[in-house]
Amino acid sequence: MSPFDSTGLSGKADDIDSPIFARATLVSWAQALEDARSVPISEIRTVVEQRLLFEDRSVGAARRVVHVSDPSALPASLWFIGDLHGDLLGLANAWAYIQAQSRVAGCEPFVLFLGDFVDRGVHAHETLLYLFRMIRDNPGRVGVLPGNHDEIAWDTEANRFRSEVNPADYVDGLNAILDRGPSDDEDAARIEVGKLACTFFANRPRAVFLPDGLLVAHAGFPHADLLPTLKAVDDLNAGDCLQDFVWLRISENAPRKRPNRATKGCEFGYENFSEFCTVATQRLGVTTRRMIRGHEHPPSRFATYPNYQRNPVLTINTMCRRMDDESSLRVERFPKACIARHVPDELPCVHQLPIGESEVSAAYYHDATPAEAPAESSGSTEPRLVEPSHPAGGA
Ligand SMILES: [Mn+2]
Repeated sequence: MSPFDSTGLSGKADDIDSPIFARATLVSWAQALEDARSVPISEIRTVVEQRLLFEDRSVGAARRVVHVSDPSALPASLWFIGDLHGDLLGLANAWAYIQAQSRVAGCEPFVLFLGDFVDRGVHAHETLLYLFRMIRDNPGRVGVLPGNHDEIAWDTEANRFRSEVNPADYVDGLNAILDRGPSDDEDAARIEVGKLACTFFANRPRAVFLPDGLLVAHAGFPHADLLPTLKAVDDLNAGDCLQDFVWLRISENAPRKRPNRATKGCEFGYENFSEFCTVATQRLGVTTRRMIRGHEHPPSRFATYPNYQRNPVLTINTMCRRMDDESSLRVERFPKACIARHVPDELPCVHQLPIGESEVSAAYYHDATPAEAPAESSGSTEPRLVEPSHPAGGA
């Protein structure tokens, strides 16, 4: 099975070269920054109070798990955006591309984020601003599932931000501002947005189950030791289950891994996933057959797993740059940010975004040595849909 949408929405390969696709990938770095910074803080305060996409289908009193059981509740054009880690350029182009694709299909675009907006990138603040702007401008059409890096909190007593990950450069940056004292409006805005983001992420669900059996979460699902505790759908709201949705890591080759509760990020295997699918479907009445997630960062920014045959899994990231701690041998200088389109009864289809190298350099590589700096390429923003091939390795 190919994870790629090789034909486009209308099913014709020549749509790839249409002007619509060309326009979709032309958000410059300067434009992305300008758009992000155009949102007044007062409007963000309203945004974080809103109920987001699918949240009216939240389960139980805790409302941290969403079960969309009615197929008619599924929008015709539903897209997934993966890990961003401060990649504002990836986000702006993903959204432009999704809007253009949806226009072609004649329907409104809906987006579900797979989490990890912050850390390991310098533009986390602007990425959050852009997210809030999207929610403001598209009420009810944007949903968010926080990642482990988004589990941040404001500690009023200590006057500090806290994170569940280490290192946590977004929170560290905010605390550094607090340590030296906010010196201008920009500092104050960063602190304010940080506090609003804490509330925002804390109130979001950790998993969405769609009616065709697709599980959407940042990382995983309740591991083997929790399966006996699952008697009804509301049991998925338990703290350990929520933690597993956000933190578990995938083992590509192991059938089973033992839950290691000494770490939040213990691994699961393909039989573990199939066993969860069986329990969810048969005991909880929540049809579960496949999963889309983020969390791991495959060099090609997406991965499928041949061993996950019965219940397939797709991992995507929407980062268009190589991160500081990624080896230049493994990850290209200009990896293609990936998004995915929901396709009923299948794994979502991956779309690789051809974001211009000059824009990626302007956003992320301005400190690059001349030898590493790429030549300006006029053809770099030329749209291309993906090549139908399988990734090598990954995650
Ligand atoms: Mn991540």
